[in-house]
This record gives sequence, structure tokens and C-alpha cells, in this order.
Amino acid sequence: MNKVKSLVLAGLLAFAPSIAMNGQALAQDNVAAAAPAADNAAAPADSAANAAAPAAEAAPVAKVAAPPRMKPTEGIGMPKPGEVTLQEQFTSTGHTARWLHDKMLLPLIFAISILVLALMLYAMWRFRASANPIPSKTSHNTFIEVVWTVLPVLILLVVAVPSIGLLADQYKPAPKDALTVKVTGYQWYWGYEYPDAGIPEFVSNMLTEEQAKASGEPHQLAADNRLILPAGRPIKLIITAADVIHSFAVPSLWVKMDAVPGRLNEKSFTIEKPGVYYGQCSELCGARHGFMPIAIEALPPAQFDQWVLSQGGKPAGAAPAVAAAAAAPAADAKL
Ligand SMILES: [Cu+2]
Repeated sequence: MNKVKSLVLAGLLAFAPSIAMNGQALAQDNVAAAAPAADNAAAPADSAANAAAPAAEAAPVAKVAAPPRMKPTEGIGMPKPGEVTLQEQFTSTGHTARWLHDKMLLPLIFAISILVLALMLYAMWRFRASANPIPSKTSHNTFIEVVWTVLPVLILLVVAVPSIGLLADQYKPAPKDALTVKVTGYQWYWGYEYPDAGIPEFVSNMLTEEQAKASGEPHQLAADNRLILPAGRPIKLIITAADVIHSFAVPSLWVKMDAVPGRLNEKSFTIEKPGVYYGQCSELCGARHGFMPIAIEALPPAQFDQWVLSQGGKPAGAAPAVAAAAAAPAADAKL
């Protein structure tokens, strides 16, 4: 019965994106209404000029200045010393995953380990040779056998329900209005491209220890050019690699997706709060595998649009339908 329920639940979750999408579309409308500045700033002649210019970090020719580099918050979007559980989460699947880990799996594992240890200690003490000279010849006990078969099955079924739900959620396709960013893994740095906004690829390299210290960021997690994303808007990452297999992983956003040459992997999520979130390549990819960090800067939507303009791109947030249709007709047809 429980199994049937869990299967039905998994089925429902698999078809949930259409329901979830409506909610996100509403959120997007509010966000767009709150960002009137983007419209005025988008002079088409300027955008064209900027797009032609090389993607300079500060973009001095742009009329719109890039928002100032955001400072990370200690312990947010990065590991903490002595941490025993998952990092604090900032996406909906992240919350479910952390709940599943902290509130369900850990207590279960703990209880089962304690029970088995106690039974073993009891059996060792109670049935030791000196206290129990004539051993029992019992070889079957139907009641106990039923209990130790049915109980684990029930436990597994209880775990399966949220687990299958989370699995389905993690592979939920992105809503149509999601911002598409192409992520490419290289030996040994990341490339980020914004096809919807018309921003060409720029690469992101690790900061040296001195540079990281100077900008108040954790060494080996800090990167020069961050992956700038909007908070509160759905994002679709298209993840691939140019040489060997890498893996794009950001623990606090519950993102981990292999970057495979010749293959496009997709990962969709919405970042709940503005902030800086760090991650690392998580697939052994060569000598400098440990030195190609991921730094995501999630900006409030209005500031994200400002950043897009500062890079000579077209913000899609102001008029998602028009911009998406103009920028990516092929993507629309596919969806
Ligand atoms: Cu790598």
C-alpha cells in the first residue's frame, strides 16, 4: 500500500513542473514590476556597441556600471570549520535534502546502530559460556523472523517516499521563463556564457592566496570572474566540458552535475536569497582539479539586470516573453 502511495507521489512530482511554473511566473512578474530602472537604461545603440567591445571586467565604455562586487558572508555558501551536516541550503530541493538527511536518515542510522550495538552487547553478556553452560538448540522463531523482515521493509518504504520525491524534484525541467546560462568546464577553469542575454563567454579562474585575502574571500574558493545570477528567478544551467569530464558542484544550492565533453547536462534551480555561494569541481580532472573553484554571486533581480546591461547584454527580466522569443526561437520550439 505504502509502495503504491510512493509511486503515485513520484508520478505526481514528475508532472509537478507545470504547477510550480505558474507560481514562479507570478514571482517573476512581481520582480519585473519592482525593476523599472532596467527599461530606461536599455538604449539599443549602446547595447550593440557594448556587445562588440571585448568583455572587459569593468566595462568602462558602458553607461551602466556593474554593481559592486558582493562580499561573502562568513559561513554562508561555504563550509564551516567543524561542520557535521550539510551546508545551509538556499534552494527548495536543498531544504528537502537537508531535512531528509538531518531529520530522517541521521536519526534512523543512529537508532539502528545503537539498537544493534545494544543487542550484541546483551547477547555477549547474557549468553557467555560461564553463565550459559548448556546452549539453546533453538533454530527458528516465526514471530521474530516476521518482525525482523517486516520492520526493515516498513523503514525502507518510509524513507523511499521523500527520497523518490526529492529525486524527481532534482530532475524537474526548467520553466520556460528560466534564465539560461551555459557552463563549460576546462582544464582548469570555468567558462560562463549567457545566450538569452547575449553575453559572450567569459572565463573564471581561481584567485591567488594574496588576492583572496585582499578581497576578504576564502582562498581556493574565490574566483576572479564570478558566475552572476539573479536571486528569486528560475535559472537553467546547461553544463558541458571542452576537454575532460568535470563536475559543477555548489553544495549550498544543492547542485552537482557532471560536465561531460559532447554532452549537454541540464540543472534547474531558483536561488532564494542574494549572496555569494562557493563550489568546486567535483570530478577528478587532472593536475589542477582542486584549483578550479566556482563562485556564484546571486544578485537581487534589479541589480542583475543592471549587471547584464553593464556587460552589453539584454536583460530578459523586463519583458521575458518578447526577449525570449527574439533571442532564442530555437529554444522555444524545443520546449
Ligand atoms: Cu575539473
